[in-house]
Amino acid sequence: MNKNLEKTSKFLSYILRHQPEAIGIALDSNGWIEIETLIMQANQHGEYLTRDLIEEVVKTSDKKRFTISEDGLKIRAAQGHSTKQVEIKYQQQIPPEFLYHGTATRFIDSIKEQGLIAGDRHYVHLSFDEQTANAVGKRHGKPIVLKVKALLMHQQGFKFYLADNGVWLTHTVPNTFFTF
Ligand code: HQG
Repeated sequence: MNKNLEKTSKFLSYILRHQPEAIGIALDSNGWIEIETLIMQANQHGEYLTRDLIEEVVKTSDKKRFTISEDGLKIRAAQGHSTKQVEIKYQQQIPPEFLYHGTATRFIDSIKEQGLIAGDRHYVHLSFDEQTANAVGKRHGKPIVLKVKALLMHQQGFKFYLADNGVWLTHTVPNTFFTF
């Protein structure tokens, strides 16, 4: 992804996951916003944004971070929200036996004590494979991957959801359900 697209992708993540009010927009409870409104408000707040640029970012996003609605009129972030405006009704799914969580070694003591918590985001994010989890962990420092007993958790009543882009979500992972 080139620098321009990366900048736009970061801007869209910020607005569609965390601070829609920064450009005076309101997302609906499923996270959607009209693309036309988004463009207009972004431009009014000094951020260059066009339909072409948005489509290019959506198409080239390695993690499929954003989803355009079937009618082509709206956009949302697939996951990762912290804004209180959004409460996406993700479909509950039965997880595979194991899912993976990438984090940084500096968080390990706290994670061992408290389990995995969502923090500012709405969910704990889990990856289908170790390699992806490792990349997620690298964002925070020296990476370490936790192996989460997802199916066992499901069998014990914990709910799992699958976002549009294949990222698994759950509310919390108690410390009895993972190994390193
Ligand atoms: C850690 C990215 C201390 C947790 C990724 C993580 C993902 C704890 C950090 C998505 C803890 C939160 C989310 C505890 C959890 N004590 N630290 N008890 N429990 N943590 O960024 O999962 O590239 O909010 O391990 O691909 O890293 O932005 O979550 O290290 O899908 O599209 O607290 O964001 O996608 O960090 O990443 P984050 P995450 P994008």
